[in-house]
Amino acid sequence: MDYIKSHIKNSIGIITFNNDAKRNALCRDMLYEIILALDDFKFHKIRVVIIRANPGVKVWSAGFDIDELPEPGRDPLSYNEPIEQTIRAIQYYPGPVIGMIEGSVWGGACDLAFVCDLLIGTETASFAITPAKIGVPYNPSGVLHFVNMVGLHLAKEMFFTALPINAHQAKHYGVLNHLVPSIEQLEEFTMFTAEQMLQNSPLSIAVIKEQLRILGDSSAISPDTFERIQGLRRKVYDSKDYLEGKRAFQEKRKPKFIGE
Ligand code: LCV
Repeated sequence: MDYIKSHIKNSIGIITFNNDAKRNALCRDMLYEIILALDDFKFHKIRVVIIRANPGVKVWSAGFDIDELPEPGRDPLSYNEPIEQTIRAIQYYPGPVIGMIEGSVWGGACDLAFVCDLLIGTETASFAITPAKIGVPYNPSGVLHFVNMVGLHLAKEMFFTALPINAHQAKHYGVLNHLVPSIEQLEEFTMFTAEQMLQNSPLSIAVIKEQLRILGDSSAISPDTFERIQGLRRKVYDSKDYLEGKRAFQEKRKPKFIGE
């Protein structure tokens, strides 16, 4: 594995992001490694998984690797994109997946963290969703993750400002299940929580998790509404602004969006 470390400790599966130089930006290969690690844990009937970064990082993950954003004309967040496959791999994992958060979490990594079953973080944790900063149209399932997590008003504020919420705000809004003072206590408390879950029925937990996923994501929309959403999204990922967002990031300058 080039981008993550994966190991089992006390029957708990642990995935550690390990691309600190690029702030754990989620490139395609890294995402496929995460999926592979989850598949391997499932094969070995690992009942609880922890996803974390290396201790001491300032950035848990900088989100999707912007250099890998497709050129205009191709949906950057379509159903089979690796980021979407990874998010579903977490949602469908037959056991609790705990996000252990130290440092800032950006964009697609924020969506990935939000679909974890619990989030436990330190004071350095923060969460930002950034498509508007880059000119990317988010996707309906991703938008729904945020509305379900923080409610409509804060979801709009996070999407429209692209500004992070800090650890205390995250705890207040229920994004963080627990806020602990230090990385040492974070590791200890997260392992303790995982070990508590190991004492309980894995079948019961797996079925309750799947019921919560189905009920949480259920919002019937007509085919016409779905097609309208896709049309709206296509206008964005076909736009000059979408291209400008990626170029500005790569050229390390502020984007100049023109609204077309
Ligand atoms: C590629 C990167 C990245 C990165 N991609 O370190 O949700 S959506 O729709 O927005 C979706 C499309 C998405 O997730 O987009 C990505 C959203 N992420 C962001 O907007 C965060 C972008 N990164 C940053 O703002 C900074 O890197 C932070 C604040 C995370 C860390 O700042 P710091 O000064 O500690 P650098 O910026 O110097 O980053 C170190 C190296 O990692 C690269 C960055 O280009 C730099 O590469 P070089 O050393 O080659 O210059 N990098 C960081 N984030 N998302 N590459």
